[in-house]
Amino acid sequence: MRIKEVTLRHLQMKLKFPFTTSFGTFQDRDFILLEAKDENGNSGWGESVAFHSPWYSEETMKTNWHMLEDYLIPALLNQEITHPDEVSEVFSNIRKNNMAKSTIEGAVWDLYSQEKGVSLASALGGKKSKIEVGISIGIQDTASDLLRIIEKHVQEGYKRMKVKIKPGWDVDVMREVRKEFPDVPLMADANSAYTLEDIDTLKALDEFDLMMIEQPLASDDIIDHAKLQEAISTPVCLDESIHSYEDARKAIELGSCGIINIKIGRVGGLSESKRIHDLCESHHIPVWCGGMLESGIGRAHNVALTTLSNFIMPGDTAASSRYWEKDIITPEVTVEDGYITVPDKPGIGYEPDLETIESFTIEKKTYK
Ligand code: OSB
Ligand code: MG
Repeated sequence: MRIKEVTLRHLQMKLKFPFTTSFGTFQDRDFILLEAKDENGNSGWGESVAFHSPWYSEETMKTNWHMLEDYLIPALLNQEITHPDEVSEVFSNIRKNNMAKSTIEGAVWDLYSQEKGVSLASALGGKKSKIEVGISIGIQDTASDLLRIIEKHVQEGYKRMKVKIKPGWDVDVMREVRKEFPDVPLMADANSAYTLEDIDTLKALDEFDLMMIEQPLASDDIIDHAKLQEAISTPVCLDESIHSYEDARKAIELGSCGIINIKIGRVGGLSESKRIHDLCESHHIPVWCGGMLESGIGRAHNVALTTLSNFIMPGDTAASSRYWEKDIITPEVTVEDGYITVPDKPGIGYEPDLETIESFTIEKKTYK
């Protein structure tokens, strides 16, 4: 396969609700959508999960556009590729910028699976025909608002509730949630809002039988997380700290976590996601697929990845309609009784809706 043409689009979509984490609130989702055409005129699609601002990681929509335009697209255009795993070799002289790399690597995986006539899920080696999903709930104004939202999602059938926490919105809130929902699979995500000085607060969460606490400490840390894991019984799950197979290997070796959240963009693509998955499986570390408030294209990639065997905990890939009035794929991603049925059509298995894509496009540029 050879990529003959790449189109970047800057899309802006409005979330149905403001999403608040320990690092801030936003409602407009600006992101890059990438379409890669091969020599046969087939299109593969990828989505950059970088946000408009660098609060989750240092990458932004603009740094991704720059990396794609000036380095990644020129490196890949017209290169003969027999398997998507080769994309990371083509990029081996370009450091980090994982979300930018993942954007185009995802499109190559889509093209590759179309060419083979198989679903992206089975091209990756996934066997599940449906996947279990949970939901991630942002910080609310009041605990009773949060309880009402959880109740709604429990009724919808979501398999696990993830509650965002930060100092001042943690132990008391989780106590209320547990009181009202004693049996619901529950976890907390701190997005790096704590330090080891907060160890008493983090220890206090042990009482709520949480499945895990996600990324309590610094986004670049694996040492303090190991110390914390020694001190608390709730499993630590790493999100922001894991950017590669090597990061995962070191975190496992140090005992920094009991669970890993894999986000395709954060680790530089599907090939690296699979390597981390396999490593974790061999160490009996469960993984699950994180979310970045993706449109349908990124969501479809998440669904496919989650079919791998060690994705044994529900991920954050909720239904399209939870986030968007109208998603950019047909059909949209739907959740029934807490499950997404994995499409079996070749490629990502959902059709990009070009008319809707155009309606959200602010800027567009083609490279060949
Ligand atoms: O930490 O997992 C996170 C959203 C934006 C940035 C970081 C995170 C999240 C979520 C929401 O938790 C996941 C989703 O619903 O897509
Ligand atoms: Mg997280």
